[in-house]
Amino acid sequence: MATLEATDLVRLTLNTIRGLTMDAVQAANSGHPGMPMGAAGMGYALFARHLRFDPESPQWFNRDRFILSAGHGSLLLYSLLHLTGYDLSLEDIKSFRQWGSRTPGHPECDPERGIEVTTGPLGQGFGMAVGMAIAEERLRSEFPELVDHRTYVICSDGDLMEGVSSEAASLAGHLRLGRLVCLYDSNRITIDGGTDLTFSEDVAKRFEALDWHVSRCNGLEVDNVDAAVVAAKAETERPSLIICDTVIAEGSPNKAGTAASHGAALGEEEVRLAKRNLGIPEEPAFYVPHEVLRHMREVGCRHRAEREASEAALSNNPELLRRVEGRLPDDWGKDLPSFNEAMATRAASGAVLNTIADRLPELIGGSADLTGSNQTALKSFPLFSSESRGGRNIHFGVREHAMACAINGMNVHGGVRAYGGTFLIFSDYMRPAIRIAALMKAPSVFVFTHDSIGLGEDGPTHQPIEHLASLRAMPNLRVIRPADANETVAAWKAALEYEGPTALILTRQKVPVVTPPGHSALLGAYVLSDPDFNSLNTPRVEGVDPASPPEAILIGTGSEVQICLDAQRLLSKQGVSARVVSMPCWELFAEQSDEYRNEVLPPGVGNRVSVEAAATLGWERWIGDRGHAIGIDRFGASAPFQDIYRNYGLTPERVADAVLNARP
Ligand SMILES: Cc1ncc(C[n+]2csc(CCOP(=O)(O)OP(=O)(O)O)c2C)c(N)n1
Ligand SMILES: [Mg+2]
Repeated sequence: MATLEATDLVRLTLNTIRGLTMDAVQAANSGHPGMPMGAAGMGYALFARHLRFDPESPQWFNRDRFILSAGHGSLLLYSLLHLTGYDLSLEDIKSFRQWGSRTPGHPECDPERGIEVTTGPLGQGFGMAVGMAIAEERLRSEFPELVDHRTYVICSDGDLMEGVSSEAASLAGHLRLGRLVCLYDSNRITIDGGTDLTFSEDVAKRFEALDWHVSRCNGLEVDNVDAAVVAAKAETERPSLIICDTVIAEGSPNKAGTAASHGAALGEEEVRLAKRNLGIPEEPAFYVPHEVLRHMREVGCRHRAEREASEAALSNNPELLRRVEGRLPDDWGKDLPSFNEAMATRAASGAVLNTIADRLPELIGGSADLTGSNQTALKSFPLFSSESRGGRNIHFGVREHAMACAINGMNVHGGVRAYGGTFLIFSDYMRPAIRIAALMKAPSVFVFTHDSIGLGEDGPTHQPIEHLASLRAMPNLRVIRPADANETVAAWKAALEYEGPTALILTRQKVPVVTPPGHSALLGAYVLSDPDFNSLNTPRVEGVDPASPPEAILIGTGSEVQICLDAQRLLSKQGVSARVVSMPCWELFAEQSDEYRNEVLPPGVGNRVSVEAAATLGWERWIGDRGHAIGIDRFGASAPFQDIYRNYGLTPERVADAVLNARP
């Protein structure tokens, strides 16, 4: 074949992407053909002209990051990754959406294959991109020779309708994240039809008001998109939004511009007509012309020399390398404190953070406008702001969802370890992003304080009830509710050493120190107190052989462990030997050996009572058929917390009664 003119080659490449998209969706008979067909020019302009990456080293740390926020357009990403030479074959594209394939319906975080984050829940990719841009700014201020890249996003109408993108855009504008470039696939179509049904705002004005640099281009024309990206890169102060006017399912004669092309195969006949219209062969399916592959493989090599030099430089910087590889320094836990004074576990958490911050420069975080309440400040370090990029304290503002997305983005970016706090009740506002963290196994740490009716007077709107159960239901997420200050130390240790996300559940109110220093809590649950001769804080039970198993087991978490210990004393006075098990983390306990679990909860002891100031749902897992769960299966109340505990029956007397009533 004669050599193609450059413009023809570009056109052929876009149409190859469109063809791959139509064929993959057709083969799976499910998927979203419209978006990749409409946004092929945007994707091409980015990958071929701007994005710095190297498929030979997908995790090159100083690469530009690309996030397809409109994750339903996954075939745009898969096609570009395949063509540019990532480890994603044509066979993979042929098995789109099939069991075990590398091409799931929506992109799933797989940095070795160029998939930076999991997207699909609209708006979150945009939010994670903001976090990536924050991480880049923070690291560039410290390692300007080694970290210097941009974050690019492609988002859709749906992304920008979602509230989280407004939160995140507001934060990005405020923080002046000038290295963030967002291409908006403005095809004016969503699932229900035209955006005139729902979305009549002026997006450009909105983003201008949020202090973004906004431009508009014909998103179908690569040169136009290219020029807009060039201008966006020149704007170093503000983040950029490029509104790309496109046509969904561009090239499909009967479905272009219609919602029908959003989320269903076009149909064999329409695929044929579209291919004819686009000037690509109808057969074979999954057609990739040699020139296109050669061209795109060259695109994939563009940054090889730069990447090699950059990686060599990084390997000479052991400190950044350590952070990039996510290794904690050997001595990071050297100064971990131990406590004996009563204090709120949120205060203990603040103390832990401030003792480890010096040794963990990667630690960065903040709160959604509750910094003092959540005790998330790293007191000897500055703010992260538009003026101070080296700062490590982020004021996220009252933007919980964007905060959680940004934390995920930062943690997936790497080189930093990000955490964020709010009241446990508002974990509901973050739940979608906690779930994405869990899906990606991102090591995000969510600091949730004011964890129960124990917060008192603010009342039921602020008192979490069902939150523990609902967070525990989430795979991969560790939920840790320490009993006291010492367990809080262990909780942070567990969180920082875990490769996935952790929710720390902390009290507002003071709690006595009831556990010894050390890290038993890392086992998830452990015997805190047996009524034996050697224990200092529990009296001997007359007539009971200390070597024999206890008659009952009281299992508590957080502030209720204290209630269990008090109940144990009441019971011992009545000649009943009860063990107290502190169970700060179900997930960690479930990971222990059967042997250990049976040691802590001997199967022969059926008289078990769980005590937790929250919904009882799920406790049958640990207390078994004969157990009794004491908790709160209704909403809370506004009153001093001691009164609520009493009125809700979270008392040592009730716990002791439960044990006594269950005796044969
Ligand atoms: C949070 C969330 N809500 C709903 C959906 C289901 N959904 C997928 S795409 C979409 C909207 C499609 O419109 P747009 O984002 O403009 O994408 P396009 O059809 O233009 O490709 C919706 C509602 C989702 N993925 N995420
Ligand atoms: Mg749309």
